[in-house]
Amino acid sequence: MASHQSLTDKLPSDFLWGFATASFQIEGSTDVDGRGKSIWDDFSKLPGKTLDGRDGDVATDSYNRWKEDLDLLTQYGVKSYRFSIAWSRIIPLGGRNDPVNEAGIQFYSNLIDALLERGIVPFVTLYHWDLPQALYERYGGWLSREIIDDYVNYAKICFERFGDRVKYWCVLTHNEPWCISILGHGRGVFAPGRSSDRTRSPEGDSSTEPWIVGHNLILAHAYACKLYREEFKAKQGGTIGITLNGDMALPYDDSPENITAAQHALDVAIGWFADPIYLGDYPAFLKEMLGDRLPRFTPEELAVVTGSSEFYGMNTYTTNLCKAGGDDEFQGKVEYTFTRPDGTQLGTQAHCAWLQDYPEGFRQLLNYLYKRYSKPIYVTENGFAVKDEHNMPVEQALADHDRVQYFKGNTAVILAAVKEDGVDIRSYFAWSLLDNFEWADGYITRFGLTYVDYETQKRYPKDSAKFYVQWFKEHTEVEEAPQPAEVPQQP
Ligand code: GBH
Repeated sequence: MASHQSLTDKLPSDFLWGFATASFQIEGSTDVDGRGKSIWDDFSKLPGKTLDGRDGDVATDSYNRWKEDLDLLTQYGVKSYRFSIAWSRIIPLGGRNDPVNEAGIQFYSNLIDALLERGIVPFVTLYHWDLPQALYERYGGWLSREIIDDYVNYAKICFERFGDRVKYWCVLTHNEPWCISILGHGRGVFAPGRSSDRTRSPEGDSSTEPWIVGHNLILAHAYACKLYREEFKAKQGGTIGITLNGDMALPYDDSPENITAAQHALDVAIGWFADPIYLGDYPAFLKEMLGDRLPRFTPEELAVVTGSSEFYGMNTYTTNLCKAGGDDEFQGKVEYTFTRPDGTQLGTQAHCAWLQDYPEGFRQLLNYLYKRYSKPIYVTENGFAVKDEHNMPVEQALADHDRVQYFKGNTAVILAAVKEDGVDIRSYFAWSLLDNFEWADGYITRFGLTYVDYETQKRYPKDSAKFYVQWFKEHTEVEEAPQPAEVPQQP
């Protein structure tokens, strides 16, 4: 892509900027048109699993209001839209021998057609956590290797049924395997809610299950990618990869043990998945920390896993300062803090405890990932939850100053990383198009750049949306109009 060499202070015209969402967080309509249950349906209804006790049955009602949502995207003038497909709408029971649901196919088919008509590039996630409940009941979902074939079959149906009309699309297999493994099968805060902590879960083993789940996620991803390349890529011209969560980890101070701690934090948060996929093996630290509890790939599997993502899909939100110590394996036996040794805070605090605004860390992480994995980077999520926005009057929530600051800082980083650091960045998606069902936080934590009034389901652009859209209008090159064919001169 020669345009990435551009010497102006703008991003190339084919830079994919836009907004991201996920099926379970926006769709609602969980029991219509043949959709099967997902593991989040019942989990979100169990007492104490969401902060406000609310579930995903309605969410932002986007299954009904999808045209209105696309109008919003058109109004914003985006280049691309990242959304996810609900597996249980396509195959209600999930498995390779289970029936396919045409109504579910139709829904996403219409969505994709409408995006293309509007000139918006579809950026599709196949799996953003809403596993068909039946597969969990059948064999424990991601805990079993059975899921690999079922997942590849599901992916195949998506490629066949959605990729045919698309000249160019981006496919992500999984969203954030760390969260699926650790939060779903270690800490037990996300569905299916498994954990060794018996106050949380009647079953589960946090010392083994997350690592098994992670292993099966990698294999399912890799075999889906192999299939896409062998049977679909040439025809469909798409690009396929995985998206990982992972925040920057910086040493708390310059002591050697804290410098090592920051690397260990990155090894578990990112390297666990990225090292096998891009470099061909689990990180040495992970093998050492887990011993036999970390499953190993056979040589044949490793050949499929290695190189199974054409880009680095990056979801990132914040930066953590790392101190050696503690026994939390899910963080690499590292403690996180936002408080510097001198007592100051790293950045502005968001509504959720785990998030502060620190653009310098985002820039460092982009450079770290580009250097280590040598792949073009697609930033697939980045966003901020404003403190107490939930309890504010609407007008006040629309004036979302801290979110504007967050995007000011991070869009400037994108430009600097591309132009000054030479990082090959191809996309940037703000999380999220709308306030939505924020998993264990219910509807209390709002990540939208568009406000949603949950009584009326009306959408209102926040100041951050206005800033964000304007920024990309000013900082992307205008697409050159196709040159008219030369008309031969009349004699
Ligand atoms: C994204 O994950 C998700 O992809 C998206 O669906 C979600 O709406 C968005 O974040 C906003 O939350 O304190 O142990 O519970 C971001 C990665 C990793 C961030 C886990 C929160 C909490 C760890 N997430 N982290 S814990």
